[in-house]
Amino acid sequence: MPAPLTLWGRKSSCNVQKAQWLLEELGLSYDHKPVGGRFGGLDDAYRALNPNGLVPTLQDGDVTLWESHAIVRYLAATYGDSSLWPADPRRRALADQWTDWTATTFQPAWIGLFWAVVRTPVEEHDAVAIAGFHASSLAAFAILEAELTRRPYLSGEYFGYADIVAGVSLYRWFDMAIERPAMRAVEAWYARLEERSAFRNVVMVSYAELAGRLAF
Ligand SMILES: N[C@@H](CCC(=O)N[C@@H](CS)C(=O)NCC(=O)O)C(=O)O
Repeated sequence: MPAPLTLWGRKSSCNVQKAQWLLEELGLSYDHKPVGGRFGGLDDAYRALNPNGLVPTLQDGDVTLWESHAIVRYLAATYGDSSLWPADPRRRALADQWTDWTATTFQPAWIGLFWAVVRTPVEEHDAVAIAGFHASSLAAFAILEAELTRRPYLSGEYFGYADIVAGVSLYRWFDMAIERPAMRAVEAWYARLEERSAFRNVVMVSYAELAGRLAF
């Protein structure tokens, strides 16, 4: 019997949610170890698994991995079907492109806004920082909107891992007290993702424990 998969990390972390969403999509059983945030536990023993002292970390037998996008690619490649891990490198490259763009451009923008609006206590709000992250988020969402006007999913014609890494933003984006221009294609993508039980169970969850909390 293979060793069970173990996912380390609190469920309120958007980076943990990427791994957990895909584990649920794949119907894999896994142990969940809630560490980080209010759970603590990012100690020396944990740092032996992940020297960054951050979540998530995935263990699969003798494989130990950190960096949420590497974890998502690993799970898709190891356990995914041809939709989640297409044999055609041109299709995988498309998913990779949006996955790397999420890491370098999209997530720093929307998470920056989330930290400025939700995680920073209201009395410490910095209007300049909020305006900057709002502008960079809208610029990134405009790129998403243009792409999703042409295709139903970021990974192409089918749902794939790029939809997971970028899609974990949507519940918080549409819930945050910010101004949002109408973006029909992004809204339709959100509605398509909402049809997936793994998305509803993993991503559409309360993040109240993060409000007004800068400590982790
Ligand atoms: N680039 C890393 C970022 C990991 C990261 O920043 N994790 C945050 C949570 S989203 C963390 O561990 N914060 C400390 C904590 O939760 O205690 C990844 O994608 O996995």
